[in-house]
Amino acid sequence: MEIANRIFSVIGMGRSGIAAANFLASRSGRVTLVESRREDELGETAKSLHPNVQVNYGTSTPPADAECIVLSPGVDADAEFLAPARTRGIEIISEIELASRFAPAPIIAITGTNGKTTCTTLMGNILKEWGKKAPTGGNIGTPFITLVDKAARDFFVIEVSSFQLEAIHRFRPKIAVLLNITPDHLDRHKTLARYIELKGRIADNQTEDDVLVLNQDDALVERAVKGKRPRKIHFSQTSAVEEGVFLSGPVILSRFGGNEEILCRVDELKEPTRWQMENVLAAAAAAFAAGAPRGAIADALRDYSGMAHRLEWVRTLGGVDFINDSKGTNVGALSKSLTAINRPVILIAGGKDKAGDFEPLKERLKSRLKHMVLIGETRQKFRQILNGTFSYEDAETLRDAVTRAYEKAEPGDVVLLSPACASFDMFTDYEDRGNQFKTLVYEL
Ligand code: UMA
Repeated sequence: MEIANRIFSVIGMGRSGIAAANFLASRSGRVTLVESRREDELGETAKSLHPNVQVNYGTSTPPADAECIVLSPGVDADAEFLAPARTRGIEIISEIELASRFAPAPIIAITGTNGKTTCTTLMGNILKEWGKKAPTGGNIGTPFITLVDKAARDFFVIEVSSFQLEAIHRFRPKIAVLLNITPDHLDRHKTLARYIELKGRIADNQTEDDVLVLNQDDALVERAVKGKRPRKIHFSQTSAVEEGVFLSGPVILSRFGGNEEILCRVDELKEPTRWQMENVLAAAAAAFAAGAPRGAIADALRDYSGMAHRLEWVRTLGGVDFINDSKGTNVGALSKSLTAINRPVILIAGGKDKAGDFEPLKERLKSRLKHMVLIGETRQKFRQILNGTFSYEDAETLRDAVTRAYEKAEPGDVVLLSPACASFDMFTDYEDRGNQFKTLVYEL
């Protein structure tokens, strides 16, 4: 891909947009960064830009002379302001597409509705244990394009969102992982069918030489990749797989070429890691596909102790465990977290609506919860589906919610923050929500 003297427009001045604009400008591309917010709303952000990047504030519309448009993930690829460029046949690509064109090592790409970050981190740890240079990035936080420039690499381990997959054309992971699919981001993608199609795109450019790691327990995953070309291997928590990794009672087994072997015992894993079994199995299967030795995979799994904001144990107070699952921003995430915890739960949930359908949660909440405290914009929506079926109450603030939840808890119970919603109605982001929760729990 030619960069020098070509005219680029990058849309969105967040982490991805700044990184993409700097990458292109440092290779003599002629770059205009467009940003819908005003300059005074962005604070010091512009200071991190390459001096040759021109910025147009207060608009998302790319200049008419752009020869290639690079989208930040937060920019909807179907947006009206891209229509003229689309009509003119201008190339519109996502930041991960741009990065993949310059990546000097194989890409291991991980997508799915929930667990991507944990799986990506585990995969990075396994490769490190194996002695490989394999930086992690993408949706996890560090834009893929910033990793491409660094010293020699053996692999890139990239967390990929449905937003980033909207504008890929040649993005071709050597190994792709599809963890699970439950409805999410329907405010942007509109239909579940479209969301499933986007998730399946991760395998679109893979060939028979590449590997696709799939969750055998998830029917929507199979639907998303039907007819795609790569070699498929599976992972499962419930049944044996033909090729891949699966849970079998107290052990994790691998099965390749008809050869079944124990990877490790479940009780060798730390407790928060056992809560993430789906991601453990997926990362192990992908690691085998990458050629990692059994010992390195098992050692990395045994060492892993979980991540902040994902079923993160905070504190035990009066026999009550407090767990921060602030990253649980959709219905599927909450459902998985409730499966992982087999103790009475007092749940704090609610937040900004992402057009999620709470109805499928109803029976699960009724059977698993002792009590529920509702926060944020979605309180009314939750009340509608709960409809007096069990004990729940509203809280005005997170502090109020933590106090109310603790009042209802008895020794042996778990107070779980797993909102099933985005955080932006009350917090800067899910990390801010989780950090505030932890602070409040320590103040009890
Ligand atoms: N903007 C416009 N025009 C638009 C839309 C946005 O100008 O039409 C501007 C905004 O005003 C803002 C900038 O674009 O200034 C923000 O861009 P962005 O939302 O793409 O944010 P980045 O900082 O670039 O972060 C993105 C990902 N954000 C989203 O997908 C919303 C980060 O994922 C990712 O870590 C980062 O790139 C690095 O790759 C976050 C996320 O919430 C964690 N992801 C979603 C999720 O996990 O559910 C998908």
